[in-house]
Amino acid sequence: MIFYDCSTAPNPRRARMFIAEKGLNIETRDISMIKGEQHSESFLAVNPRATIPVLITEEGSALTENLAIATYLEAKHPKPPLMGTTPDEKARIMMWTAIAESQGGAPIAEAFRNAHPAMKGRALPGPLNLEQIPALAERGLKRVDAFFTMLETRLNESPYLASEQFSLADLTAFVFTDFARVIKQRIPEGNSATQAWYDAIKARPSASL
Ligand SMILES: N[C@@H](CCC(=O)N[C@@H](CS)C(=O)NCC(=O)O)C(=O)O
Repeated sequence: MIFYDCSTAPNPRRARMFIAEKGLNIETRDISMIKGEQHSESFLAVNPRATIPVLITEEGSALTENLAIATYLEAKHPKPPLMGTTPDEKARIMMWTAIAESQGGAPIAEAFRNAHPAMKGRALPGPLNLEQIPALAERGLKRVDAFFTMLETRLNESPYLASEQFSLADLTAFVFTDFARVIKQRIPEGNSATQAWYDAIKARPSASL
């Protein structure tokens, strides 16, 4: 297998953490987004949609989405389980992973990519060069606030997002919570359930990679 990673971006970090949690050692190639290597001819031959991460499977497929990478690795290496073992738990983990992506990752990206000078003309990932829309950055910030409130409510009910166990859903929400620093957002003071959850995940060896 070959793993295409990028040390500065959140979505590759999700896959990197998942691989580490599984205890796998996969040949890794770093794609520098700072140098624009995702648009190089050689990388576009791997992923024409110009996004990272990518996992080339043992069978030769190029998986270009975290959900696909996690599904594949979980099926090949079920232990430790990160995507649940019972039908109910598997479904809850997918639900909370989708919530973390759509209500956490998406608004953070919206706020970052529509405001940061480094993202001028690059308001969305992928091959299209799109201009920033400042109103989307503002809206993104409001949605990030709502994300932190939602996390705190949920983590007051449960130690981890989907169940009693750490899972793909926590890993996903953790990476996006951490990445919120690029829009100068942090876990709000007083959100103690979220802070305890965050600190517990940060202490895992996979979080330091
Ligand atoms: N839905 C994809 C998202 C992949 C993605 O958007 N990756 C970003 C880095 S976090 C990227 O490749 N950006 C390239 C760019 O901004 O040009 C996944 O789950 O992996």
